[in-house]
Amino acid sequence: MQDFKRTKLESSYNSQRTDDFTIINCQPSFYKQPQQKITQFDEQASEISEYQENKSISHQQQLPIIQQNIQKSEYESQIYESIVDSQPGSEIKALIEQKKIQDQKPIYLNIMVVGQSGLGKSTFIDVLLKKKLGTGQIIRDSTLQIQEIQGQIQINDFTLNIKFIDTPGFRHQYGLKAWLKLLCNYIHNQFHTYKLRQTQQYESKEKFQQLSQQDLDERVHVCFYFFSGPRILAEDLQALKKISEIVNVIPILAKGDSYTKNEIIQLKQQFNDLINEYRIDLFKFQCNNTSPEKSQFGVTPPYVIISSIEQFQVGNHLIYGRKFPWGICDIFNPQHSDLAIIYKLLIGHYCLELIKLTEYLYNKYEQKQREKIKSQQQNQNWFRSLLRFFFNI
Ligand SMILES: Nc1nc2c(ncn2[C@@H]2O[C@H](COP(=O)(O)OP(=O)(O)OP(=O)(O)O)[C@@H](O)[C@H]2O)c(=O)[nH]1
Ligand SMILES: [Mg+2]
Repeated sequence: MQDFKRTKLESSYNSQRTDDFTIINCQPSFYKQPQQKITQFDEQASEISEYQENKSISHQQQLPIIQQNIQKSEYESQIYESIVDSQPGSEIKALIEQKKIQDQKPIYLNIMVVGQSGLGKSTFIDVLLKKKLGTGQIIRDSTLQIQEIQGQIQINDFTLNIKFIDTPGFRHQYGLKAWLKLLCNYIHNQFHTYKLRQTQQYESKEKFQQLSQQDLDERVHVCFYFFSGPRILAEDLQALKKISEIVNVIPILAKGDSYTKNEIIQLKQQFNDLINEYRIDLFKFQCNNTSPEKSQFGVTPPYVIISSIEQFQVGNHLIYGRKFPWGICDIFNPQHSDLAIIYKLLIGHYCLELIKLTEYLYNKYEQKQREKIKSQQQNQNWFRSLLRFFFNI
């Protein structure tokens, strides 16, 4: 991952896409010879053809079509010249080129991290960005406002634009209600910005050509919800319920180094029971091929994460890990943490599914907004009628 820059809230994408138009030589359709007039026919056939002729005349009268009179020979020679000029199959090559350009459109993936304060959300982002801490600093500062960090993964002609959205945690600075309001407002605002651009692009053909090429997407595609043990908190369930209505949520059991393997298995079980009981709709990965990335803690979420931006020399390797008096845990080792698995799944298997489901959530949000406006208008009308009835206003 390269070129990451940290910005405060109102950062924007700088799309570098400049798609050229390729001129496609269309394959000429066969020129139809004018039909010969039938000279011999029976009575019934004559009636039918008369009727058809009348019908076609009346049709022509209703919808006058201005026809340019091109001499047949002139028309044929034009087609012939264009075929002679182009290489055989060049039009299909041009079409394939166009399709390739379309398929290489950059993908935008916006990832939000939320949860209680101090669970390692910012560290998780920094780990994925492979950031190092400043010398001597181990305990990092708390996140006090929403921050956006953008970057790109570029492989050959393919670009994946990633935006991490780091958020302040609840408990430390925010109560649950204010915190949920902050997050929901952000997610709704992103929907709104996206909608505004979508509407803008239909203002004129030029705008459509310009904006639809860029294919920007500001919506939050996934939200990693960090929680911790030893018990699942009611506040977490409340927040999960609310957030999962507007964004794809993947749960994360934070600070995985704090639990034994048996504790993790039990916590996972408890978490999944509660999710089912309260009907919380978390992101479920829909893919026919079974994913090769399986956690040693079981296939079902939550994923167990250990994060750290400290590096240690272990044998010949420099690893990211956490050093304890009894040993070092390697955060990218699948035996210690699901971090490597979650990263691979996120980029490799989940990415397109998350974007697709975001479209669904966005449409649901839009529908709700329309219903809200409609009911507000109905209430206003009802109030106006009431005023008219009583005061004749
Ligand atoms: N034991 C353990 N500590 C961790 C882990 N991840 C992060 N930490 C530590 O937890 C502390 C808080 O980490 P942050 O990344 O700032 O947590 P945060 O969730 O962003 O906190 P807020 O910004 O206050 O919401 C830091 O000292 C980290 O080094 C982990 O996996 N295990
Ligand atoms: Mg933080």
